Parts: sequence; C-alpha cells; structure tokens
Amino acid sequence: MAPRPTPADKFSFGLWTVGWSARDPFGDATRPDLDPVESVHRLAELGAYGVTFHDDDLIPFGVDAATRDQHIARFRKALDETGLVVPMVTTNLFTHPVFKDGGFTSNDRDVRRYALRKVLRNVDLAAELGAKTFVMWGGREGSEYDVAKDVRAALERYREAVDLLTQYVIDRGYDLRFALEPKPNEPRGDILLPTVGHALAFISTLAHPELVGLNPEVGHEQMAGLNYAHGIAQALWQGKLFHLDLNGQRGIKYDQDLVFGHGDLMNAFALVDLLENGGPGGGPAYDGPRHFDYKPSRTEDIAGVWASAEANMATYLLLKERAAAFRADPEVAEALAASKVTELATPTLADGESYADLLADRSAFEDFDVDATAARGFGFVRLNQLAVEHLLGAR
Ligand code: GLT
Ligand code: MN
Ligand code: MN
Repeated sequence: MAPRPTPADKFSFGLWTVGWSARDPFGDATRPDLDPVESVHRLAELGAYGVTFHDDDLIPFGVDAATRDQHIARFRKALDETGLVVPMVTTNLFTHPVFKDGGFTSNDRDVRRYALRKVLRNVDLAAELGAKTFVMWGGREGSEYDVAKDVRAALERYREAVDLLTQYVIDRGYDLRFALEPKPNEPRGDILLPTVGHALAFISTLAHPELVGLNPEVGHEQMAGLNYAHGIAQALWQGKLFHLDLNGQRGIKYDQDLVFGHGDLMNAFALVDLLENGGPGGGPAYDGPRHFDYKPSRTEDIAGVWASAEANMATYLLLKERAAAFRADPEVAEALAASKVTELATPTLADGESYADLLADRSAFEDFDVDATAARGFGFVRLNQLAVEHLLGAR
C-alpha cells in the first residue's frame, strides 16, 4: 500500500496540470475544463498542501479589472476553506499569439514592453497571495531560424527583463525570489536557456543573482539527454535550487509530462534520495515544495485525472520509503565505503598542506603503486544492484 500524503509532505500542483483538458497539436480536448476552485478542493482532499498557477489559468486572458478581482476572490475563498497555500506563481508568456516570437526576447520591442507589464502585474498578485517563488519558463524565448534571432541581443534583453524584475521586488519589499525553468526545445525549435547549466551561467551575469535561482523539470533535462539528479545536485551545489518540477519522461522526444516516476524510475529514486537524505547529517537537502508539473494523459477521464494526481504523490512517498531503507541498510553502508563514495568528501590535500608539500610527498607519486591501484575495482555495480533491490522492495 502506498502511504497517504499529508500537507507536511509539501506536495503542490499547478492548476494547468490537473486542469489540462488534453488538447494537443493533433486532436481536440478529451476532457472538460476544470474550475480552479474545484481543483483546489480536490487537491486538498487528496493531501496536497499547495497550488500554483499562471495568471491566465486563474484569470482568463484579457478580462476587465472587476472580473479579474472576482476570479481572485473566489480562488482566495477556496484557499481559505481548504488551507491550501500558494507557494509559487508564474506568468503565461506563451499562449496568446502576441507572444509567438517570445515575451522578454521578442524581436518586437512593443511585445517586450507588454510582456514586462504582464509579469509585473502578476508579481504583485504573487506577493499578495504570499508566494515565495516566481517561476519563469521561457518556452517561447527562442527561435526556429538561426538567421532570424540575434542570440546575444536576446540574452541582453532577457537579462534586462530579469534585472528589472529583481529591482522591482527589492523596491516593493516583496519576499519573493525568481526561479528560471530551462527547457531545450518545444514549443520553439531552440530555447534560449536550454539546460540547468545554461541557466546557471546566465544567472551569474545578473544584477541581483541572489534573487534568481532555478526551477528544473525532470522531463526537460531528460529531453536534452541529461541526468536530472545530476542537474539537481549541480543546482544545490550552487545554492540555486529554489523550486522544482517533478514529472516523468521516456527518452529524448517531445515533452511527455508523465506522472513522476513513470519515466526513468532509477533516476527518480536517486533524486528522491538526494532531496530527502542528501543534506548535512543525512537530512533533507531541499525543503521547498515537491511540485508536480505533469499532464494527466489524454486517454484519461476526470476520474483518471485525480488518480494520476494521487499517483505522483504515492510514487514520491514510496521512493522516499525505499530511499530511507537503502540508507538504513548496513550492507549499503559497507558497500558505499568499499566503493569509496564517502571518501570523495575528504579534501585531496590535508589541512594546511601546500602544493610544495604535495610535490615533496613521495607516496603520492614516486612510490605510488599505480598498477595495484589501477587493478582494484570500485564495486559500483554491486552498490547499484543494492539500490535496485531496495527500489524493487526485495530488501
Ligand atoms: C508549461 C510548461 C511547464 C512550465 C509551466 C510554467 S507552463 O506547461 O510545459 O514546463 O513549468 O510556465
Ligand atoms: Mn514539461
Ligand atoms: Mn515545468
């Protein structure tokens, strides 16, 4: 039996996830639209703690101010009734045709100014609702044709936009940080911040890098053939894991947004182990929302939507249990030591040792038995098999 989620598990979902009516480039919707208020109630019943949204998920694009206020008021009431929180808010800069060449980096300056205004209004709403993270997925920031986009100018405009937004939250005194979400392609042929690594490098050029981190998504890294658990470790090492999008993906193809764990299950195990047990002293390495950005498959009806929402949380909790069992197993501890996994935490030079000391250390070179060391295996396969057996519940 899968464990039941509770708000203490900090699971959150985007309104656009369960609310997806399953229209795709080849076919019509297979489900009716969901009222955000219903989604809030259902997610709370299932044990989630948070709900996230794009401005346009909650407030239909282009409505007048009074209608906008009504939508926000209904939503707030549902939050109050259920106790659900809004840990993150994001802006839709990709659906309306005006954004066909991007928002912050459109070749059209008027579009860029409009995009900034749309985001600033949404930043105010995020702060009002108590969100701590503001995600920016630049799905339309990119190109299909190399000659049609000056990539360096586009990156300048991207930076200009993010610098303006950080200055705005500072001036307004908002307790809000930004999280960039990389993706290699889709909907654009090539997207400007394609991977965790590109986004980290971009952040280092900003006016207020301390206010900008990442929201890496499982499938997006895997679409680039990259290892998500590695990407998360890189983000953690840089202090930039501000938020994350959990889902499943099977290989390098279109963005599948499957249920968490329904893609590379071994990598999902390593990820949960890292998040839950990778911190100092074996505690959690990340204490933010466990946010699911998946799409209930087009084959599912409404009952299937809620079953798939539950599946995300159940899989996460099962992996958490399995990872705890892996860490508690004395044979695993012995295998980790035998594989020298733990030795990697020891600095290569001793405390106070200089390169002169290293040069004088004959045991490090002249007397080092290269052949004997080279002949010794690391035993990584045995260690991985122990992980597989724990994952399969065989230990
Ligand atoms: C869109 C995208 C997601 C992003 C969302 C945030 S919207 O559905 O596919 O990966 O996280 O803008
Ligand atoms: Mn995706
Ligand atoms: Mn996402």
